[in-house]
Amino acid sequence: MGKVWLVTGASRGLGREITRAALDAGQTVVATARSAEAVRDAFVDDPDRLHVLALDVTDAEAARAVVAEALERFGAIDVLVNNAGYAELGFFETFTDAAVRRQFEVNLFGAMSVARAVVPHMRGRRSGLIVTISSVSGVVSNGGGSVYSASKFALEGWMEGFAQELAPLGVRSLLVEPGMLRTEFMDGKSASFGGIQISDYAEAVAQHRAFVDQANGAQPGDPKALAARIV
Ligand code: NJP
Repeated sequence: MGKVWLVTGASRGLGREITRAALDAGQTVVATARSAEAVRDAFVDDPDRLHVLALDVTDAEAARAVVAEALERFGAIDVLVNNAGYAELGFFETFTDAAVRRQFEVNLFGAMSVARAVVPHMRGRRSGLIVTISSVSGVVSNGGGSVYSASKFALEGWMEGFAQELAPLGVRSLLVEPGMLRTEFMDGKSASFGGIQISDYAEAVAQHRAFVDQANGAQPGDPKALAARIV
């Protein structure tokens, strides 16, 4: 059965690849997205090691229910991958308040809700790993992406501090800051960037590995850096 993973946004893109990498490494995955059907379509059915559940991360009650069901089914959650997220781009003035809040609801509050549901269990066992999929936009902000960046800066600010609270409890944290990956993100407009592909990220996450892409001479925090760091 390996370790038990809980992945949000597992139906496509990076979440799907991370789920795949974990399954390939012999782990068990509770794979979630708003559309459970889309998650089911993405993987070969394996009731022993793959459990698919619908989860909209903006629904804190649903997050608690998913965690409870995962624990009932597999007895543990060793790794949480807070991956679900999206970017709406555009000149700030064109955003309604509701559109700004929506991005925070998913990218920040959603991640918080799932973590809040999982952490008591990890604290109780004094072990666990929380992987947070942020973005290079959580390090550097650019025109046209200010709202997305604000949500990811907030995500990183929260997670960097929360990680310090978690470490003494035996819970580790990995913050992943991808550049542009070829996924359906931004309505499919995100292109491949640099030398690191989505599968490399998935592998790094599966191995809980921190890395920085040095191919571009990049350093952590550089907009060109494709990075995952332990916080
Ligand atoms: O995005 P995409 P990526 N509750 O659109 C799900 C970050 N990132 O894999 O719910 C729960 O292919 C959705 O499924 P569904 C990015 O910010 C990416 O590229 O059924 N799930 C799907 O499975 C994000 O944090 C790039 O619609 C929700 C998945 O999330 C992460 O990488 C660059 C949901 C999204 O798949 C994954 O993005 C970067 C909700 N409310 C950071 N809303 C990049 N691709 O270039 C959506 O810097 N989902």
